[in-house]
Amino acid sequence: MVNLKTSIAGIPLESYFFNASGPKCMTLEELLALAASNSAVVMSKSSTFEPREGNPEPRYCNLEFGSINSMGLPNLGYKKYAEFAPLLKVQTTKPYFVSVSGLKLAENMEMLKYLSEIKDIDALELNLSCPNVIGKPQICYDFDQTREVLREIEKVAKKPLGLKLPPYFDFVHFEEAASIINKHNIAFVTCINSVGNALFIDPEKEVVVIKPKGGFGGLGGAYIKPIALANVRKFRELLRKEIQVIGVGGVDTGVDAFEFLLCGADAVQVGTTFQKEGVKCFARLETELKAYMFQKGYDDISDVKGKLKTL
Ligand code: RRO
Repeated sequence: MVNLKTSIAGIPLESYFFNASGPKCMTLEELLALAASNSAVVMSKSSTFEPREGNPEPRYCNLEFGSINSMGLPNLGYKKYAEFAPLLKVQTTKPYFVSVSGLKLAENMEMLKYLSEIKDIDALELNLSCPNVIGKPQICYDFDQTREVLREIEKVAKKPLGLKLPPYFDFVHFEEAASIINKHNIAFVTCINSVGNALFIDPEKEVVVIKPKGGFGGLGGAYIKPIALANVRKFRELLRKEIQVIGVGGVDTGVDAFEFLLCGADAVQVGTTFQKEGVKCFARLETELKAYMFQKGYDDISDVKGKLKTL
């Protein structure tokens, strides 16, 4: 039997797959569905200080090779994701991770401090890469701001802390980001958020496909898999070995996950495919990855992790 068990921040996970903070993880009902599924973790939608309605609709569109979204952080506010923690633990023993995406440093500090005290929350993922809040650039594209944020949040986050990173495209940027992260008590990075400010158009109707920001939004799914793989591979190479790397971006089949494993990902998250297929995607992905590894004669993810060959 192929073993897909892994661990993140010392927390054992039953499999290699869980949901990305994004689709279908905003309400208690959605989180309970994840608790009952094969997702190895229940991950919440990125939470803000106050509840948010998000951007006007249509704000999400499935595309032939992925998705584009400008949701604008709709969520119930961080206190709700704290209240949900014990309710989820009645249903499942699997870990519960809360994603945090404050609009200001002071809000992130307050939220991380508060959520750190909640017993039934296992880890926190700080989203420093949301591309869709009008007037708020992605923090991780500003290295001075990233430095300041990491210095401050480290003082208050008392749970294992991960960072959701945007895609980088230049080796100098990978190196600068990694050297900042390496100086802090970060348990994992999640690579990558959607590729921000893409523009998808319907040529027949001569119109954009989502309403906010004139149609500009974050691109996800198969379109971005090569970018996600590159980011996982580079961060694995540049980060201290204690900092784990979670892959996300275009995981639609077991073979996609195998590619992330070769690049060194400790686990993968599923966004666009989970939005399209619902919770049943997790069992399918597990079956497919196990079958592919079995066919290749591998028993365990450690047989493959980071073993990508170069020419
Ligand atoms: O809610 C969103 O618009 C959103 C967020 Br917070 C994010 O981090 N990434 C994304 O593609 N959409």
